[in-house]
Amino acid sequence: MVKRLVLVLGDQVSDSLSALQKADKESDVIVMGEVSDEATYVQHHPKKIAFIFAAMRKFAARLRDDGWDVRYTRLDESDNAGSIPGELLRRADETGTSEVIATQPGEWRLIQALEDMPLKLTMLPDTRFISTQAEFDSWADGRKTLRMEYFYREMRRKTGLLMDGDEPEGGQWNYDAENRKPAPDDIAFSGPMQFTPDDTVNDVLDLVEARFGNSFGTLRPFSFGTDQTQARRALTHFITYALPRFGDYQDAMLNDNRFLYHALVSPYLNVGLLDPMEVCRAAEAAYYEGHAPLNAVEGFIRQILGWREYVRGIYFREGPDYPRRNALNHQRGLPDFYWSGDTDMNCLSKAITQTAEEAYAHHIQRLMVTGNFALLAGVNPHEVHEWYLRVYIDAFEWVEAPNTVGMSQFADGGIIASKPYVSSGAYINRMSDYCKSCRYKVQDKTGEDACPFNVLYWKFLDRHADRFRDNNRMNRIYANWSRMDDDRKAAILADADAFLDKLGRERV
Ligand code: FAD
Ligand code: DLZ
Ligand code: SF4
Repeated sequence: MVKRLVLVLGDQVSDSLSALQKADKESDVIVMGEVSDEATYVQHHPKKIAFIFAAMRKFAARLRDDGWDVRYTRLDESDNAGSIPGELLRRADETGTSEVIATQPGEWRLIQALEDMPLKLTMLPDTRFISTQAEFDSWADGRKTLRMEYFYREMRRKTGLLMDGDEPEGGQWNYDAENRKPAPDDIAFSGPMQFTPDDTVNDVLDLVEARFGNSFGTLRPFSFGTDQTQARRALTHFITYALPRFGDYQDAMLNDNRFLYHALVSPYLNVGLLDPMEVCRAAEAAYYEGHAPLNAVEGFIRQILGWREYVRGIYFREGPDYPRRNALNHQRGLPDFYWSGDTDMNCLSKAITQTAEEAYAHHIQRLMVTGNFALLAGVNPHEVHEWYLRVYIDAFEWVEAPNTVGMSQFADGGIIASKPYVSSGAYINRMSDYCKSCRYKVQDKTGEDACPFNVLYWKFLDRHADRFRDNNRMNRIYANWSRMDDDRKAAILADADAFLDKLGRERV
């Protein structure tokens, strides 16, 4: 047998990985490396680096126990080549082979780097998803719009998840209308399962502190699971204690509760410690056992079977230039407070501080607080994209870019979103208790104390009226804007301009 190198990346720590499935334990050599190129292509949150290195080390140990020849390079080893292709070349020399089997990476950047190597590369598809790219493309081909909802229905039919014969369970495909309850007073869930760092994790934490301790975000306390057993325990904990109320409060936000009923399974899913179908089946079982209601289970499954699969299809369909798109031609720099949380806008301050401490914020905080503000203020979407890629533990470009560039910033011109996700302060006030402790007044539409979201919202709509005025879903808003008298419009736009002028120059 010809010896081959089998590449396992930091977000590929799964037994079911296609490269491992194709490999031969007797003759092949597994290559894993903690490399500075991957750790610094953006300045990741230290928790993200620690999570990935610890998961890699534990997975490598398991593979070794299972009889594989694993060549693992730690970040601080003196002969570390510093990049994935560099490590493969070094191991190729060492083992006398020039053949590599890899599973397609989740970023165009790394796919390109592997393809450019002077080694014989077999790149296998990443089969750890429920849909294949071919299935996504055949669904997408010839459609005028690529709305997630219709793809999701196909995926329900394909998997049989929550299906009653050919019909959706309960008679409806989507129970989102029941999933928009405002923030409750009490949360009957103590948050995601936390794990005490073991020796492997502690070693990694020391390394990351020494090498990346100055990056944005706090490293300790670190309580994420870092192996498959822990990830499965975290999933069971969520299904048992939080899933029943996940639907109701999916969009809510609270000053004093960072997780509400969210699952925090995205880090585990995205590196391969959990399998998406396993997660969906576990949620489905909770419904059929009468443990969780349909609106919660359908809502949760839709995020994974629908959104997660759909954004991946879009990323690979749209190509490497996707993260650079800027359909609205927004050019403002990202405000400094995205790196400090140092702003009087309580919603932003809370979402950013939480992000720094947890490397996590839930979907509505990402979309309707930090994303909404960046879009309203006209921030360059590539800068927004890099921020999200850096600060969240679950951020890999295949999933982060469509969510940021497409869904949140409308920079793909409407491939993902049928209208921009913008709102005034009223939405944030309805869904959270942030406004109650804010220096700005959400009820004020103009003036010194007016919530900046209120003035920026109209400014955005006015600035982009040519593009959005005729959008069916925005007619009513534009009708409201036209009905406003000219003096009021002028006052709002002047306040918005004054605020934008201050942004970046003084504290807002
Ligand atoms: P839950 O709310 O409990 O949802 C369950 C699971 O559904 C998640 O774990 C996730 O795997 C999946 N899911 C939910 N929404 C989405 C979505 N829109 N796209 C893909 N999967 C989804 N998710 C990432 O995994 N990585 C990212 O880098 C990322 N960047 C985002 C950037 C922006 C601007 C926005 C608006 C959303 C982003 N999301 C991203 C989607 C979503 O916010 C996270 O998946 C979610 O917050 C993860 O937390 P959770 O596990 O508690 O999710
Ligand atoms: C994100 C990340 C980091 C921080 N470090 C490593 C690493 O040292 N070695 C590795 O194999 N992978 C790492 N990763 C994950 C890769 O960046 C990821 O595989 C690509 O971005 C493709 O999704
Ligand atoms: Fe955010 Fe405006 Fe509410 Fe303050 S008043 S928390 S800025 S939405």
